[in-house]
Amino acid sequence: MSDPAPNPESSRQDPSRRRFLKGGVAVGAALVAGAGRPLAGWAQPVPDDPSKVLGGPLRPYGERSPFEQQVRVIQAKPAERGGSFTPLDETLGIITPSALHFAVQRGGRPDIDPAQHRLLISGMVNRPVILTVEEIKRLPSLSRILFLECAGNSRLGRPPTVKSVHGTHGLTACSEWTGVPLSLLLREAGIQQGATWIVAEGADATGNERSLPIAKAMDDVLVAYGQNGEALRPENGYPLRLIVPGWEGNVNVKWLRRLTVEDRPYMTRMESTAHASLMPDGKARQFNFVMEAKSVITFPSGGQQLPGPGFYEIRGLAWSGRGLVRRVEVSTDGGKTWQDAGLQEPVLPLAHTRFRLEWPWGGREVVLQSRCTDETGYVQPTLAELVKVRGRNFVYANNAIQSWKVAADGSVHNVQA
Ligand SMILES: Nc1nc2c(c(=O)[nH]1)N[C@H]1C(S)=C(S)[C@@H](COP(=O)(O)O)O[C@H]1N2
Ligand SMILES: [Mo]
Repeated sequence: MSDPAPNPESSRQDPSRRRFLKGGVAVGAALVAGAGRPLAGWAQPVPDDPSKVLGGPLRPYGERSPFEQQVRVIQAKPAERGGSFTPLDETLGIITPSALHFAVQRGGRPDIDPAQHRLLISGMVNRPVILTVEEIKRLPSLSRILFLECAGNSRLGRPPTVKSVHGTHGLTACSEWTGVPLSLLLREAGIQQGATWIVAEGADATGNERSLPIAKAMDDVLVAYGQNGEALRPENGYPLRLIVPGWEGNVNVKWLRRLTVEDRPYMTRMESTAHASLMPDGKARQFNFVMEAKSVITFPSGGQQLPGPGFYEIRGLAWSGRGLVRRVEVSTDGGKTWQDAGLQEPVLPLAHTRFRLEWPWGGREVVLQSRCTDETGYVQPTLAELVKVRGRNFVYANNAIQSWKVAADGSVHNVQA
């Protein structure tokens, strides 16, 4: 049997709880006034509590509730080569759980024994060195919350069958990474005069070697071994990877085994053919490292179903490879007018930033958009604005404003061109 919902006015509970409930009622009343209909849950009876029986045993390693089912969507054929996508529509706050962090691998996921693994630093250095994982973990460490985004995220030319934010924007995630500053390792090795680039290589079968300018390597790059408080997940580079803050995912070389100091970039496959964009004048844009400011509404988003008119909280994520997100604006009329969304504190540089906006939906068809401005003043462009600059041949680093249409029946659709 279920009890009716207690009346907060008459319940004999401690005053703070009573105040909270009264506050809740006030919000509820405002919602009724604002949107013509309260949340459905306000009028529901409270069900019986089934938990007052002896529960399960303690577990040495945590699992989520069996009722939580969100997973990464895998778009890869064969499954060893391609990407798995973060379910952005179902993650909360700014940290992506490691088990749901997207992964891109082109040569399969190696399962590496850290006791056997080594990192070689050689090339234009005075003291070439081979380090064990244990030796790297003993060095002064650093943790930072940083987003990672594949340059192929929201890639143009994806089939129009991609309906959800999971598919359109799921090649980004945000973790707390722990590791050693690369500058410390390079200083130990002693960079020689004239060295201008480093080349990073992983232990997988990809051929994902990438060249990075020394200036970035000496600035804020990490050789990471930790992710969200524990070791990196195998998919994300266990036991060692590069974390290159704000730069395209591809240079964040996983399963890191070799760093070579050079006086030129290697022009590897990943930087000559892949990750270059053909411009309207016939030239290619290469070494286009920084991921520019971008945002997306994760709720309501493509494929979701709103139960009916009423109060909603529009939620989304914003980020910029140039530093802090300063502002996120939301439009509920296809870009005619914009409202400032609230940004969740603390806002961290080069990290996902959660934005939220209260939205009373009256039940008419609307187009929802978000637009991010970063600390440099750069404003996230429309797709038309991007095409004007880059032409129609570009596919990578698409940071255009995303449009979701909420139809009158509450269904939500991807209406991006
Ligand atoms: N060794 C190696 N490093 C790699 C890759 C790879 O296939 N092999 N994929 C790259 C690409 S394309 C991206 S977008 C990022 C993704 O990092 P994640 O898989 O941890 O999300 O890793 C990069 N580092
Ligand atoms: Mo990528």
